[in-house]
Amino acid sequence: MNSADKKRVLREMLFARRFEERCYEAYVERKIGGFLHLYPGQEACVHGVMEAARPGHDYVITGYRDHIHAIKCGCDPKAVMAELFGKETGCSKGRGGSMHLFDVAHRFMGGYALVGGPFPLAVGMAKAIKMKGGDEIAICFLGDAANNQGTFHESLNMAALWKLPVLFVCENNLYGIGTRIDRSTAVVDQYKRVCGYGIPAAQEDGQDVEKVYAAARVAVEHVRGGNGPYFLELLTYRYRGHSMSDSNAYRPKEEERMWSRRDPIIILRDRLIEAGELTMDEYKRMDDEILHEIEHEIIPFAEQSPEPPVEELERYVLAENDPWVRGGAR
Ligand SMILES: Cc1ncc(C[n+]2csc(CCOP(=O)(O)OP(=O)(O)O)c2C)c(N)n1
Ligand SMILES: [Mg+2]
Repeated sequence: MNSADKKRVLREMLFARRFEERCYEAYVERKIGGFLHLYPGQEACVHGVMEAARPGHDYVITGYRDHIHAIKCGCDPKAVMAELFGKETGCSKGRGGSMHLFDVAHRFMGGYALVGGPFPLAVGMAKAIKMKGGDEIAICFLGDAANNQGTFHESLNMAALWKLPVLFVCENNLYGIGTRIDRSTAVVDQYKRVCGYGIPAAQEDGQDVEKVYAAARVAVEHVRGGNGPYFLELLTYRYRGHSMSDSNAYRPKEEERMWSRRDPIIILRDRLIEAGELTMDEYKRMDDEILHEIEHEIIPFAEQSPEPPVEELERYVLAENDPWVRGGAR
């Protein structure tokens, strides 16, 4: 990444942080309902990986902690916020909500609520890419606890057997809801678990976006080069509870402090300032612009957008049952 790229990525990560913090507030204000899983702390993961990939060209899939993945693929943040507000202008027309963002135009193939559900879907996408002969890759971002699902093992086996163009990214934030990884998982280093499938794997610091980018370049090159799947584990931490209904009382305070000193935004910011490529004033201006955009463009768009009409509530739920798709009357 050159200097301009690093500054852009810093801005994007700061935007991601502020966007998620504003979602938290909107939830407390009861503007957002249902489940809400936020991403602060993990920003370097999706940004580092997608800088090495081709957002909008490669197919991306993830779990329920999905707002920033959708935005990094190119989905309009206004359409993401509107989706969280349950509005017709949302990227899933207000029918999905936080866990079910989708943007086919930007090849963001969805957030999914079922832990481990996206693994086989990513393998299916990679199979389709291979059959069609495209140069895209499928990228599957999931958490550490998802690797204890049967789908993980079935999907890795098939992906390796058929040499499919799929990159598995494990965002290892050390917890699955309130359970620390060493209480649920026999082998704590996730990258070691894939050797049984003959898939190359690496582990990297998920708080340093430049390190993530460097590791992801190797991974993406491998997969795009027709060499089959790759598994990249990123060590990271979420700064909030698992979801809005989690009081976050189970993590040692010293552990939280340790990870907050490794904030991905601050690491990149301070590195740029030290190199003379950024000033604190510029950073503060960047932050002000972001806060202004969220408050004066994104939130009003979500707030002022219409609700889906009640008579069309089931529209888009199942294509085969959809009279709007069939063209018939209901
Ligand atoms: C099949 C299934 N089982 C259980 C759950 C409940 N559940 C929701 S999130 C979660 C933990 C997942 O943790 P991890 O994969 O590490 O992702 P993180 O939330 O840490 O990003 C569990 C068990 C679920 N959603 N789906
Ligand atoms: Mg986790």
